[in-house]
Amino acid sequence: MKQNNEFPNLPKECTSMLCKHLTKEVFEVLKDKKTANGFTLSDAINSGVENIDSGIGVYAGDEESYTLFSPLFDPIIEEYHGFSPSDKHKSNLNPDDLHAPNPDSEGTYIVSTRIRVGRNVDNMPLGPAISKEQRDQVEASIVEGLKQLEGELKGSYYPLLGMSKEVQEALIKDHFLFKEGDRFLASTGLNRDWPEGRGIYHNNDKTFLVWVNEEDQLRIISMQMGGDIKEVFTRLVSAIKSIETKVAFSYNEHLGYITSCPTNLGTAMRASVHIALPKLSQDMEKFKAITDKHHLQIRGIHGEHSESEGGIYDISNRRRLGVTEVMCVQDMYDGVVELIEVEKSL
Ligand code: ADP
Ligand code: CIR
Repeated sequence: MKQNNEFPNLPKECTSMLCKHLTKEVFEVLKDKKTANGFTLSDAINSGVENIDSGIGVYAGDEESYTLFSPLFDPIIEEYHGFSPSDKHKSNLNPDDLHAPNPDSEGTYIVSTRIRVGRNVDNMPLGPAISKEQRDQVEASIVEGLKQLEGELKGSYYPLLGMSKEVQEALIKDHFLFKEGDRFLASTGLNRDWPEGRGIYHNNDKTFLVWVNEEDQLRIISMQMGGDIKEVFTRLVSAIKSIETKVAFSYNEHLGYITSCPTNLGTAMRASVHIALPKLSQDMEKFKAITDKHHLQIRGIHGEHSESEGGIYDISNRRRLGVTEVMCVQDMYDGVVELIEVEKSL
């Protein structure tokens, strides 16, 4: 692991949360600290130092990183989620509490719906600080648990090692598999030993998928074509509940589910639609005003750091900590209803 005693070179034009919150004072207080897994401040900030165009720029190597480096992480968590150090996380996975009748039953606007949660295995370092042996062990224990799933969740595990380039590229293009070579993840050590220990599990219809050892050790995903958001949420909840009887997840009362990126803490949930908004997207200011009002994020068609194609955007909840899972999906749903109304009126 790295240890750099010099304040990093962060250019003035850098707008990431790292550049905003890593003051010289914070750096001095934290620069010699190391977690039990050997994770240092230099490790936590390396992605944002090497990638000046980061939005956030920091990652945690383990649960302890969030307390040991709290003078840096707390203000970032507060700014991203609106969650203060004295707040407690909340959970509600009851689909009956979600009000989400299909806002586009004719399929004019919503192409597809996807909801994912991130999870990490209890008592293991997170991906940025994990060893190869530990990562392989995590993969084996997750796959063992997944093998026992039944009914709609029954499927197979496909390791990345040995997968043909054609199959891999088709899975990525069709939005099922994580991409390879992400520079933000590479800089925080998340791509070490690639492709070993990584893979994807999915059912026959690819409506239920699990990514293994990408940014988090598990990304549990429910997705399908169209806008039946409640059906997607209900399937995800059933998957989470089944998997947690087989694999123990890293969780604490303050931060909820522990994830390697602070933006994913809490519910670790991102609920999104791919939605065609060809008219509204001509007026980005108006579009952003609606997404900001509903705490939503706009991404491109191939996920984070990608561009839109053909007026289709990925719209998802931005807050994940201090709000329940139902609220995450409700934010997305309410925003999507308004986006469709405005698109229709143009
Ligand atoms: P994550 O969702 O795990 O934060 P990304 O933003 O990289 O990561 O998205 C992962 C993949 O999921 C990308 O291929 C993206 O296009 C796809 N995706 C996201 N939302 C949807 C959706 N509603 N329908 C279909 N694919 C989606
Ligand atoms: C960045 O800082 O841009 C990357 N490390 C990704 C941050 C996660 N993005 C997000 O908004 N959820």
